Amino acid sequence: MSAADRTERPAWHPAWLPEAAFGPLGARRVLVAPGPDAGPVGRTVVDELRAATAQHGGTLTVLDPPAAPSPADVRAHDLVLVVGPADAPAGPEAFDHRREDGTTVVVAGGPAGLLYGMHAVVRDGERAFGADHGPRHHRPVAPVRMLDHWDNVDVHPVMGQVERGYAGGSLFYADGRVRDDLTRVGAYARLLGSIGVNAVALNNVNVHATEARLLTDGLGDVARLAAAFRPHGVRAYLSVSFASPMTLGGLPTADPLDADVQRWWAQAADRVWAAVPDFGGFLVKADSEGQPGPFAYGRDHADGANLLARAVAPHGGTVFWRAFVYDHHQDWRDRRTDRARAAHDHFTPLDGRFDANVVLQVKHGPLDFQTREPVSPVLASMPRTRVAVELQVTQEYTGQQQHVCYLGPWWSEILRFGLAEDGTRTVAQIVSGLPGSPASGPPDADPLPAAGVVAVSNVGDDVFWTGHPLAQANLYAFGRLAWDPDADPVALLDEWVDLTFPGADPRVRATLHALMDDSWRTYEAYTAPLGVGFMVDPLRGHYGPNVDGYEYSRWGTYHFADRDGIGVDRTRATGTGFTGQYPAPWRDLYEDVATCPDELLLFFHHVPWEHRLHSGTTVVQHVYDSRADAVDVVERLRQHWADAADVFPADWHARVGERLDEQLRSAVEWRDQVRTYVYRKSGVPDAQGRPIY
Ligand code: GCW
Repeated sequence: MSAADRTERPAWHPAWLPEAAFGPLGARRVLVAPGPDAGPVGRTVVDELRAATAQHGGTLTVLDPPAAPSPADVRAHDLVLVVGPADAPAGPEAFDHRREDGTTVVVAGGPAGLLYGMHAVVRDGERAFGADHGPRHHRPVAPVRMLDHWDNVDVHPVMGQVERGYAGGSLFYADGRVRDDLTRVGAYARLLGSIGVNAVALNNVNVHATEARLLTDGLGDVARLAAAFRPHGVRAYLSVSFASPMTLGGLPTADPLDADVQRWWAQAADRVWAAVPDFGGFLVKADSEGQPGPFAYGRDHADGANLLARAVAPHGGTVFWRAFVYDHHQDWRDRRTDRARAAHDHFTPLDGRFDANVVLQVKHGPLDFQTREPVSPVLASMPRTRVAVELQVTQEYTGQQQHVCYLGPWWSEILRFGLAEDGTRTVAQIVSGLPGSPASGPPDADPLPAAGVVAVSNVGDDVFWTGHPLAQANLYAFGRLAWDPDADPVALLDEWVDLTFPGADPRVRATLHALMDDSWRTYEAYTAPLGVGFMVDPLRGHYGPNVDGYEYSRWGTYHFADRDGIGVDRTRATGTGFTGQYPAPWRDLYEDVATCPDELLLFFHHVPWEHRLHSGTTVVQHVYDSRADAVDVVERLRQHWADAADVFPADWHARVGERLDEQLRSAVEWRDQVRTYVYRKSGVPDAQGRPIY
């Protein structure tokens, strides 16, 4: 490689914002009126438009000082973006998109809406300027759309720098401190702003010693990170340790009812907001997997959360308090304790006691980000608490960014799941404070307070951001679904493909659909069957199969396979009673083996190996068939990819190709271990006579 080649190569991939994606917009006569309060986000929009029009031969007029464009101004341009005339949509993030006498007009409620409106035009490409582009009103469903980073400042001896990170080191930290050069953080923030993400937590929820100090002596650096996100409409949050008054403040206790502890947190918050006036708030993992919390003082989680909430309230801050609280020293011999029950058991008695600026952040499933779980009943059980749902974009249990696993369809199922009010109120509505079906409640009921959609980020300092280049689509889909949970996840892939590969050969789109549309279900089909979860290898950081890896451990994640059957009895009739935590109709539907969906059968029931599924086959034969078929699918996809080498950039094609090789190797390992395990336990042969080892 020559020196020239090296310098021309960008340090990171543009992901879904390559310059060419701005072509249709940038070639036009654009007018922008960012309004009197444009601020840093309004300036970003102007800068983006200036760069795009300069690059692609268009023109830019900036109406400044603020004035509403006249009808003549509108007619003289192809695209007009404006903040806040009288007919502006409600809310600073909302925008309307319409055609007026041959001009495309975006009217935004505020600078953030202007940014989102501009990116909607970029996404629509030429279509944004078509006469048939009907008027559309856009506003986010969830007010907070947040990415949590499990980044450590230091490299942790077991977890590495980014806990459950599969894309290299942290974007934020290097050499034990915040990076001096935050250019790439700015590029990341730009990607997030373009998909509507508006909040980011800067450090791991497991707060180790160095990271705890971000709250105190690290504030100058936190302010620099916040400044990198601010121009893109993204607010910064910190994960904090509940023990901070002791570890950082030298107090003898962290008891939430102690006056010195309360004063310490109030002063800590004052310092944070003095350094970062638009700071978002705190994220807390307490009494969970060894993190300190209020239980040590005989207090409950409302006491703990409200302690922090009162410290941040004068500044308009919010506390995201995680509901991931369970006994991680369980005795596997004790069949009555059920980890799935834990969050509901701990938190529902506290409903109504959390301050208004506390958001309870609930993992989407009752266990832990498995490939398939039912939706957590906690989301439906706290009507007087603001709840947010937490997804995992980083692929801890979904192939670790070695396997293709497009998670849009899974998140779409979760967000659109009718959990409450007889199945009429979806998860997205619950976390957005929106009522369900008008028929389901009193028509004049006040909307519940809103919270949001949160996810653990999947990026690192890898050149492709996400290790597996196709995992970029997961980040993209997260932002878009958090904004609009009704978006079709497969259509979102089209958006992502068109932006990432503008003007590409149609085979690009076809190949990526072939690889990605069903990839989550394919992954499910060669890993733990029928909702039973885990079976991952504890010694390889949860990568690859180890069917009994967690079976006799303290973590509470068992499948209970023996010679007679498999699965966890979580019924009220004979099991742990977990089904009773659900509202109707789910409590009865899951309780009854006859109505429980196949894909969740082993999550809710312990059944004989030859139990017949709704699909018509038996559990054991389903395991044999689906694992074998799924490997065949991966083999075909790998071939498909190899055949498409000519239509993808070489580096992209090579990286995905390497990962597909590994996916195939790993899928074969899963197939053979799970099939063989099931045969050895059950003694039931594969009706197809395929190899068992
Ligand atoms: O899934 C588990 C992960 C832990 C993680 C924890 C959590 C940050 O294995 O690495 O810790 O969940 O969500 O707190």
